[in-house]
Amino acid sequence: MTASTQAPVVSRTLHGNVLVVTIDHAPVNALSVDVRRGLVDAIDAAEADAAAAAVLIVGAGRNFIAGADIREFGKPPLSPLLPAVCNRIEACSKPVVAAIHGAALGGGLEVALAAHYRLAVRGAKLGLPEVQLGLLPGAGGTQRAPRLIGAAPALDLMLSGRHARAEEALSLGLVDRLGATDDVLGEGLAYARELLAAKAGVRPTRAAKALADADASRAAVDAARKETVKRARGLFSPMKIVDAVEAALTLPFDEGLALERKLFMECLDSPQRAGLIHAFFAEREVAKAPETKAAAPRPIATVGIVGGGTMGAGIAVAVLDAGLPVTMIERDDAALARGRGHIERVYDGLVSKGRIKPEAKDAALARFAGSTSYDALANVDLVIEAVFEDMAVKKAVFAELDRVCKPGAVLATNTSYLDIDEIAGTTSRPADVIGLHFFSPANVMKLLEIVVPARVGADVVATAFELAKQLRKVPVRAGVCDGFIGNRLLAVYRMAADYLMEDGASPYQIDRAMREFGYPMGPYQVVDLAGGDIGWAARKRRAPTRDPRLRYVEIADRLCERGWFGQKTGRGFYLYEQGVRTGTPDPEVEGIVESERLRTGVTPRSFTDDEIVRRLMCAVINEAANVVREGIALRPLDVDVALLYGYGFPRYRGGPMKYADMLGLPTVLAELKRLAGEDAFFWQPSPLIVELVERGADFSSLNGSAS
Ligand code: 3H9
Repeated sequence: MTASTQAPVVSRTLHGNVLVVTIDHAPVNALSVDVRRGLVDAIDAAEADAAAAAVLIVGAGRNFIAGADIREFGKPPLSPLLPAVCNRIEACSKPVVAAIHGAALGGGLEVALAAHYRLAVRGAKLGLPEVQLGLLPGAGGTQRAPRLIGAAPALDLMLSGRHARAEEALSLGLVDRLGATDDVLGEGLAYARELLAAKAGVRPTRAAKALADADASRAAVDAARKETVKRARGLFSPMKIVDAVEAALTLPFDEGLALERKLFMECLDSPQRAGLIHAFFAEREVAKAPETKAAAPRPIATVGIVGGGTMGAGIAVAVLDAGLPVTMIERDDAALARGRGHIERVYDGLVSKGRIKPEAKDAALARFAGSTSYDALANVDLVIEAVFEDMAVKKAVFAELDRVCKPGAVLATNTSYLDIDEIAGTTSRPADVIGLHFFSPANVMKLLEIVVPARVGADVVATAFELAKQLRKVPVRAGVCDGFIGNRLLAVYRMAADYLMEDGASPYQIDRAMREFGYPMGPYQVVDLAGGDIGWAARKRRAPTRDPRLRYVEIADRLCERGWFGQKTGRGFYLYEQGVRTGTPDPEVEGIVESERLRTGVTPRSFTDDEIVRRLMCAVINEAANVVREGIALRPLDVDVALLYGYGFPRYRGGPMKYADMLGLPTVLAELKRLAGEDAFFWQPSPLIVELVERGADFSSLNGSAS
C-alpha cells in the first residue's frame, strides 16, 4: 500500500514500511531553507508514524544533494540550520538510509553521513568540496567523517575538495554498499528492507570508531598541518579544516561540533569566501552570452587548424581530446611533420605522467590528418587559424579559407590582439568570422576568449560557446580591441610595474609582492617564462601609434637588445642555470635598471610591498572599468573570469572587479586621484568608476542577477 503527503521540495511517500523522503529541488537539490525544514518534518513524521519502520532519503533529478544552498551565504541565516538538521536525522529512533546517485557534495554528503546507513549507485560522486569555496564542512562533516573513515582519508577529502566515485567511497567506508543497478530508489528500498529484516537498528555515525588508533590519527593531523602550511599558501580555510578535524580527536562530539561551527562562521565571514563564491557563480554565468539565447549553434563535427606551431598544436590537442577529428594545414611537409611532432610530444608527456593510457594517444592521433593544401579544408565545419601574428599573413590565410571552405563553415582566428573586424572585412563572408583566443598551452589553459567582431552572425557566436563547452574551456565573450580583455589588462599591469621599477622598486621586490598577493608568479617571472621578445615585438608594433602622453619605460628593451629573452636564452630579468626554470636575481639587471634611472633623471624612492600591490591593482581595475564601459567585456564578472582563468589572478580574491568592490570603489577612486597627481594621463580615473561612486554603487551592480 502506498500513502503519500506532498511537500513542495521534500516529499514523503510510504513504500510498505519504509518512508521514502525525496528531495526535489531543481537544479541540484541544494539544501535551502525549505529543504532543511522538509527534512526535519520528514524525520518527525517518520517517528510519529507507526507504519514507518525506516526512512530512506533520496534525491530527485540528476543528483542526491549538491550541498548547502550557496546563494544563502552572506544573508541572515534561517532556521533550521543544517547542523541541527543533520543532528535530527542522526537522532531518529528509526533507521535512516541515504541512497546516493549523482552528486553528494558538501552539506549533501553531511546529510548522508548523519544517516545511519549509506548506499551509492555507480556514477555517484561524493565529496566535501567546501574548501574550494573558502569554507569547511560545517554540518558535522569534520566530526563525523573522521570518526567514520579515519583522520587521514577524511583530511584528504576535505583539503583537496576532490570527488570520490562510488567504488572508492565504498572502499573508504564512506558508504556501506554499492548498488548493483542505477535504480537508486529500488536499490535503496531493497537495502532498507534488508536492514529491517536483519533488525539492524539505528547506528549514529558519531559513535563510529575509525579514530580509535589515537597515534595514527594524531600523526595524520600533524602531517596535514605541515602539508597545509606548505601547500595552501595564503588560504584561510584549509588550516581551519585541520583544526576542526583535530577537535574530532581531542573533544567530545558535541564540543567538536561547536568548534566546527565557530570555525565555519569565521570562514563564512572571510573575504576569501566571498571571492571564491563569486568565482563559482561567475564562471557559470560567463557561458550565458546573449547570442547563446538568441541563436542555435551550427553543428561542428570536423575541425581544421591552420598552423602547426606550439599554439596550433595545443589547439589541435584540445580539439582531439574532445573527440573531434582535426585536419591541420602547414605550408610544407617539413612544417607539417613538426606540427604532428608537437602534438605527439604533448601526448607522450601525458602518457609518461600516467595521465592517459597509450591507447588514448593512439585513438586521438587516429583522428588527426595533415595536409599542405588548403583544399583539404573544403568540408570542415570550423577552421581555427593559428599562424604567425601578422596582419598580412593572417589576411592571406583568410583569403585561402574564403576560397576553399564550404558555405556555413565558421572561420576563426586565434589572434591575441589584431583587429578581427579588419580580417573579417577581407573575406566575402564576414558573418562567419570570429576570434577564438586560446591561451598557451592551449590543451591545458581553461580560458577561451570568444572575440566578437561587428558583423559576425549570432549563430556563429553561439557555435563558439558550444565549442568551448565541448572542449571543456571557460568561455569569456570579448569585443574587438587591441588585446581584447586579458592582454589589454596585462599591458597596463606591466606598465604600472615598469613605472615602479624605474621609480625605485627592484623587479624582484615587485615579483615577490605580487606572489604574496596570491599570483603564482610575479610579472617579471611571467615575462621570462613567455619570452621577452614577444612583448618587445608588441611594443615596437605599438610605437608609431603610442600616445606621446603615455610614459614609456625602456628597461625591458635594454634587456631584449642584449638578447636576454628569459628562460629560453638563460637570462632575462633573472639568471637561469642550464636546465633550471627557477631564476636567481641578476646584479647586471639591477645595474641596467640603475643606469636607466640615471638616464631618465629619476631619483629612486622606496616602495612597500603594499604600495606595489595597490598600484598594480589600481591600474588593472581602472583599465578593467574602461573595458566594461566600452562594452569590450559584457559585465565586470567577465573580466574577473578572464583574469582568473588566463592570468593567474588569485581565485580567492574573486577577480579584479570583485576585489575592487571588496576594497570599496571610493577607496579605489581616492587612490587613483592621488596617483593621478604623479601621472595624470596613466592614472586618469575611469569615468565608470567615477559614475559608480557618485551613485553609491559598485561593479557587482552591473553583473545582473549573478552578483
Ligand atoms: C556546503 O555544503 C556547506 C556545508 O558544509 C555547511 C553548511 C552549514 N547552491 O554546476 P552546474 C547551481 S557548501 C546553489 O552548472 P553541473 C549552479 O549555480 C556547498 N546553487 O551543474 C547552476 O545554476 P544556474 C558544497 C547551486 O551538472 C546550477 O545549479 N557543494 C549549487 O555541471 C547547475 O550547476 C558544492 O560546492 C549550490 N550548492 O554540476 C557543490 N550548486 O543554472 C557545488 C550548483 O543558474 N556544485 N548550483 O547557472 C557543483 O559542484 C556542481 O553544481 C554539481 C553539478 C557537480 C553539483
